Amino acid sequence: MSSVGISEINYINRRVRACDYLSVAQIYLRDNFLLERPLKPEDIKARLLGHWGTCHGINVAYANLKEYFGDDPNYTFVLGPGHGFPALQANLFIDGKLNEVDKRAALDYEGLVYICRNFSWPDGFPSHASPMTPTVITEGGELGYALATAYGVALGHPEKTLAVLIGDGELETATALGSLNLKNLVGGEGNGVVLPILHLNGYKISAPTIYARKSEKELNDMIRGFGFTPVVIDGDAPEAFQYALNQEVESPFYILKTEKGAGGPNAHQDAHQVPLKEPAQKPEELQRLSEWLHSYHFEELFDKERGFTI
Ligand SMILES: Cc1ncc(C[n+]2csc(CCOP(=O)(O)OP(=O)(O)O)c2C)c(N)n1
Repeated sequence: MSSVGISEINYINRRVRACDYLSVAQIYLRDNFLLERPLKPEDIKARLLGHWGTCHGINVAYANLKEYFGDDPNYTFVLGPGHGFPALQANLFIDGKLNEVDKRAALDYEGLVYICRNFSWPDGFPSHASPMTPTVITEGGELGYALATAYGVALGHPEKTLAVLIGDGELETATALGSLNLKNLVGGEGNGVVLPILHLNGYKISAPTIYARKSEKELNDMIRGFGFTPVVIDGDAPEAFQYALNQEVESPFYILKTEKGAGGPNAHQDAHQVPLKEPAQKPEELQRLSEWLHSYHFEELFDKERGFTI
């Protein structure tokens, strides 16, 4: 049983929907951000850059951890796959963190236009997390360093808790895998808590990951071998995530199983970057993009006059 109520569950679901919509809007749109008229080719950015496939899982993890830890100043979310930046940016925008460092990212319609139009845009935001991202402590363009960075922050800081989302492709890097051993150095008294979360979405770019090829038992045994207790979160339901976070186990290592590209037009190996590649040129793709964007019913979550109504 989850210890959160129906209103918290609804909030998490609505927040994930809003962040999923904003992730897609950042990648694709240069205009018509609230779909106030039918989508046209000129609404689409000329050069499509970004990574959709990992975004839904990031939004799920971010929202659930935020619900659990609230605004605890000693809690930090660390994102390994920095390429899932549209999702991180959406969350930092909704939390007002982006606005703290950039007045143009206000929590209103103008702010929404600003973050969407300027994602992957000349002189705007890069397609990956970068030093200009508020709260950033690892850039993520080169996979592998998130866990070691988190243990470094936890060292000598018992008040801190860091939840680290690690891609299953990322955990194939020698750096990330080797960093699991840091628990033996930094896992004890006098140091903060590091909560690794493996984002098992099954694919790295277009190929299956090694961990997706392992049986659940084989993967769990590997994790136990590093001294952690595996806790599986199967799917994106907040109830499952909150239940996992509320379990009292020694040194948890969460395994978040999502479908890569979930909610988008094509899942798995074709979802890593930009799933629909030429919507401005191909009417059939424009139609699918329109359906995809409309599927989030963003009009229920954001109002031009009142802002977010999550
Ligand atoms: C050290 C390193 N090797 C290779 C890459 C190229 N690369 C970018 S994304 C990616 C796949 C990442 O897969 P995963 O960590 O599972 O992330 P997700 O599937 O959630 O996008 C790879 C191999 C990189 N960025 N850094």
